[in-house]
Amino acid sequence: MSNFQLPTPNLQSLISNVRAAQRVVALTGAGMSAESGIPTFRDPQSGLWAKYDPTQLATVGAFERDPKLVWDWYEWRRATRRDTQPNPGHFALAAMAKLLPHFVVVTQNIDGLHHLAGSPDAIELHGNLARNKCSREDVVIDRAEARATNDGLLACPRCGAYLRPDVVWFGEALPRDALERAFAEATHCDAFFAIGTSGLVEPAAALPRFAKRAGAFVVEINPEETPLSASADVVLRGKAGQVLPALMKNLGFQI
Ligand code: BJW
Repeated sequence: MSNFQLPTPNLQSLISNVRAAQRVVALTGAGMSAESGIPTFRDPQSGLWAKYDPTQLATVGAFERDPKLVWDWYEWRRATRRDTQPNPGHFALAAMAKLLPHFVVVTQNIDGLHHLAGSPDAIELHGNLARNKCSREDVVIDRAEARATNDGLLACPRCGAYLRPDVVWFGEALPRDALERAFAEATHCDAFFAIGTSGLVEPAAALPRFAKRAGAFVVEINPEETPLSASADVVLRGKAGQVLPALMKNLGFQI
């Protein structure tokens, strides 16, 4: 169990707002999985974008220019992900879903760790690293059904186009159903948590703003300041894997 002490100012207001809430949303970003050993994107030292150029790896143009480079980078990230496990923060959110009347996780993460921790209904805004899809037809294709190509890639068994990871790259639309559900949840919730996200990538970054405008009590959990910090009702400066179990304890919940 975490020894993290929640700050006393605003603690009572935080506890009473979460306890009274009928509908709660938790938006998570890369910081949620940092303590599981998965790098964030924008940390100046260890972030993926500090080492790799997103324009060469996370756009349709990059895949069209050099599909092998992009595919191999995602294969490497899949291997990294396989060595990781959910952390106490993921488990705390899974527990909250059982203890609160209506609790939804909306994640920008593609690592599937919420699912593994016991949040099977987490809304995935940016896809899932475990899946592939046809780069032409946009349909999910099981790896076992794919055709191997001479250049070390996989191809669609229906049309022969390369398979690509089923994730959302810059300039691509988010899955419509996930996006609509996320905005509906954000505009109808009573409390909204933004956890481990820099709040820089749209449209996910708009969710806390929508929630706030609709009257929700907004809580940020992040060791660093973000553009959301100034407008949040409570900011908990700490790591998700420590703050969330401490929050559960303060709410009187066992995990
Ligand atoms: C901790 C911690 C610990 C550390 N505990 N916390 C409006 C204005 C400007 C630009 C745009 C706009 N609308 C759209 C755009 C363009 C673009 C965008 O937002 N660009 C900005 C960067 C300027 N958005 C898009 O292109 C999106 N598409 C779109 O809008 O399409 C429109 C369209 C409509 C119709 C037809 C066609 C198009 C798509 C965005 C896709 C983002 N994709 C990525 C890659 C996914 C695949 C992969 O993983 O490779 O998603 S980019 C990357 O950023 C990834 C993340 O999900 C996303 C968000 O990052 P996140 O999670 O916030 O991570 P970090 O690293 O930024 O922050 C981590 C945080 O954790 C930090 O704050 C730390 O302090 C904290 N932390 N340890 C808690 N232990």
